[in-house]
Formats: sequence, structure tokens, C-alpha cells
Amino acid sequence: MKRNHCTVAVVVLLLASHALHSPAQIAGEHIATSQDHPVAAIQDTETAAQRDARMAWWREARFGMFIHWGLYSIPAGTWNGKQIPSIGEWIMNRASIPVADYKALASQFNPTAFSAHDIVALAKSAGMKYIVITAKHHDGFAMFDSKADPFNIVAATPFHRDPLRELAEECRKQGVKLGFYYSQDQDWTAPGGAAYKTGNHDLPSHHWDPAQDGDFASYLHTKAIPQLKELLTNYGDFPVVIWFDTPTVDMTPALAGEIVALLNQHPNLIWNNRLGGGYKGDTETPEQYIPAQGYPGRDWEACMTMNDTWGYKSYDTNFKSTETLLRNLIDIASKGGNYLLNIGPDSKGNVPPAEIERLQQVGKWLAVNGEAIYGTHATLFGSEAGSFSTTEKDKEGKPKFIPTWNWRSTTTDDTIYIELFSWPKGSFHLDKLPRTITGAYLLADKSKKSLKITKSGGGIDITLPGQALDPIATVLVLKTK
Ligand code: FHN
Repeated sequence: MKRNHCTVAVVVLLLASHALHSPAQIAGEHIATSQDHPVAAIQDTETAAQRDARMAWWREARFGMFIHWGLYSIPAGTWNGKQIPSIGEWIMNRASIPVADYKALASQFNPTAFSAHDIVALAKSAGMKYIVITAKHHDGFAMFDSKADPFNIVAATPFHRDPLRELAEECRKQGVKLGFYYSQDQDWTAPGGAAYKTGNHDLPSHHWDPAQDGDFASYLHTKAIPQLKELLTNYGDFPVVIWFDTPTVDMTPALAGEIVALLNQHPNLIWNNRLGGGYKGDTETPEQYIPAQGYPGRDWEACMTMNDTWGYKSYDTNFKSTETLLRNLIDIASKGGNYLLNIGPDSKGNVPPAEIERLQQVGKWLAVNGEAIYGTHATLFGSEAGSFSTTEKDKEGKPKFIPTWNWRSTTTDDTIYIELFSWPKGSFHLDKLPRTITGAYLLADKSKKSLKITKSGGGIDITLPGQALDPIATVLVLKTK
């Protein structure tokens, strides 16, 4: 499809709420289904047991680090002296920066403070089990050594290093898994790559520079697919995840099928639901929110920022508290999902101190209480998460979910964990017992002192000490049979 200003405008109208919806919903008038697929994806052909084996490490992990890092960390939210609204990595689009001007940033990009060792160690100290880094974001700049396109960190910058290779080596050494985010559809500096306005989905879409006009299939064949091949073959046992983003109607089932044929050659790979062309991928990807009840029967991963941007913005200091981050992690785990929490290094490669501080605090909690998160399953209860309002509606006009924050629960085959946010006076009451409880103690209590369990109505009371052991969340362990 030849792409110019008008076709892109149509694409964008169809994309009205791209970020929070599946590619099938995004794809517009014709919702592609698996019958439309010229190439069957591995998810359509594997057995349940094969799928469980493929997803096993990911389900065990529960907590990962997202890294948005690229040339946009140089302007860091400001262009020509003006603070540009919206997320930092969108600055080229939101400020309509000409392709040549944006590409010129590459000659200034020299992130000498970047340390793969420190970033992987930070992820580890936070209790994160995997990292997903932007190999190429919508600006089209490759953060890796690419022979397919010269607009990359090795060929076009004074840095000349490949951070993905360095991260892969460190991840191997430190026992963390590595995945790559790749913007397969939007590419604002390659002719034919998609470009649309977002942040405010009502804004019309446009190419703001004739240098962007071109043919989408050619872009895919000359840049995106060759680069995906490089990413899939040049980094040894990584990537374990390919994280696609913002598919448009141009990603037809046939074009997406060409990518799927490539992905199928890597049978252990996990990829998300944002490829396009109607492919469901492995994971649902709610962004910046936690679904009320998770996605029963589907693997899912909530991706979130710590402040209000993915890519570094020098003046965004609106950081969530450690309490919020930790509650999010627990809430997500209690609904059977993973938490992919973002950091946005600056143009020198430094991770903002506010992000380091919070990650280390979350890691401290996990060092004591990780057993209640890693490898656990969703709650056996459910009503503790909150309820749907009978009066208030959400943006889609559906009953609004009102969360409550007293406790959450996660489970394994022989244990129920209760993560207590508010400390009950005297005892914790459970009126529904999904399993027989054989004993109780607090996870942060090294002596595992047994807590008294008393029958109460149809349920039980567990006698608790006077004080919580952790100001954010104390975990009550219930052994079960
Ligand atoms: O447009 C991107 C955005 O910049 C960021 O990468 C997020 C992360 O999930 N994905 C898109 C918006 O949905």
C-alpha cells in the first residue's frame, strides 16, 4: 500500500484507541481472524502441554523491566526551547520534527555512562527476572548493530557500541532473561513506515515530512523484516521475547504472516498481541492499567511507567510511590499476570535516581516475600480486589471497577498467600475456604511461628500479632491440602 498523508489519516481514525486494545480490534473494518492467516502461528498449532512448557519461565517470572531508551532521550521532552506535551519517546511526532533534523541527533548520541552490568544488576536487585528493551522504537532508530539500515547506534553515533549485545552478555552472566521491543509498523524516519498522532487519539494523523511517504510493504521488506532477522539471530539464546507495538491496518494478515514465518523458526520465543494482522500472540498487554479480573485463560502482562513517560523526560518527576508500585505488582500477580515496569535512561545512559531508589525498595520487599509472587497463580477468592459500581461508568460506558486495598491473594498447589495491605486488629477473617487450611504463619517471620486458627461461622479467624511486619504489605501464609 502506498502511504501518504491521506491514507495515514484513515489509518488513524481506525486506531482510535490503539493502546489498550488487541490488534484484532485495532485492525479496523475487517477484523482479521485466524482463518485469514496465510501462515499459522505456533500458538495455533502447538498442544497445551507444549504451550505450558514454552511459557513456563515467563509465568514463573511475574516481574520484568521494560527499558525505553533511544535518541529521544537527548531532547528529553524539550524541542526548540518548548516543552512538548505527551510521552518523551513521541517527541519527534508531537513536535513534527523533520526527518533530517531528528536523524541529526544521532551524531550527538554518546551515552558513555551506559553500563549493561549496572542495569542488569539493578533489575536483579529489584527482583525482576527479565528485561525487554527498545531495539527500535517508532522513531526508527535502531539501538543495535544493524547491517540492514544505517540509522543505528553503531553506525550513526560516536558511541559505536551495541548496547543490546552488552546487555545480552550481562544477562547471561547474571541470570536474567532478555527480550527486544521492536516497532514493526510505525517508523517515522523510514519511507513507508506508519506514523500517526497519539497521546490524544482525536488528533488527525499525518506524515509531517515528505521524506516519510512511501510504500509500507517495501518498508517492511527492506527494513523491519531484515532487522527482525538480525535481532533473532545475532544475540545467541536471546531474545526470549519480541515485543511488538502499535499495529495499523497496513499490517495485513499476509504481511504479518511473513513476520510470523520468521518467528516460527524460533519455537521457544514469546511474542505479544501487538503484531497486527489478527494474530493473537502469546500475551495480552494492558497498558498503564490493571484489568479488574485479569484475563482468565490468557497470559497477560501489564506494562507501566514509573512516572508519566516511557522515554526519558528531564522534567517529569511525577513518580509513583514504592507503595503504589508494590501494590501494583501484588495486584497483578493476584490476577495471574506479569508486571513489566519501565525505566527510561537519559542520553548519557544513566538511570534516573528516583527509578533506582524505587526499584531497590521493591526488591527489598521481594527478597523477603518473593515466594508469594514468583511462580504463583491467581487468587482463589476474587472479591477482595473490589467490585463493579452500580452507578458509575468507565470510559466505555461499562460499570466502573472500584478497587479495594485491604488484601490480595496468590496461590500455589499447597499454599494460599494473603498479602495484607491494611493490618486487621487482632485477627484476619476468611469466610470462604477454597481448601482445607492446615497451618498459618507470616512470611517475614524467620521463625515461622504458627498463628492460631479458630473456626468462625463457616470460615476461620487467624490470630495476628499487634503490628504489621511490613508497612506496605505483610504476607500471611496459609498451608493447605
Ligand atoms: O506508542 C507506544 C509508547 O511509546 C510506548 O512504547 C508504549 C509501551 O507499551 N506502547 C505504545 C503505546 O501503546
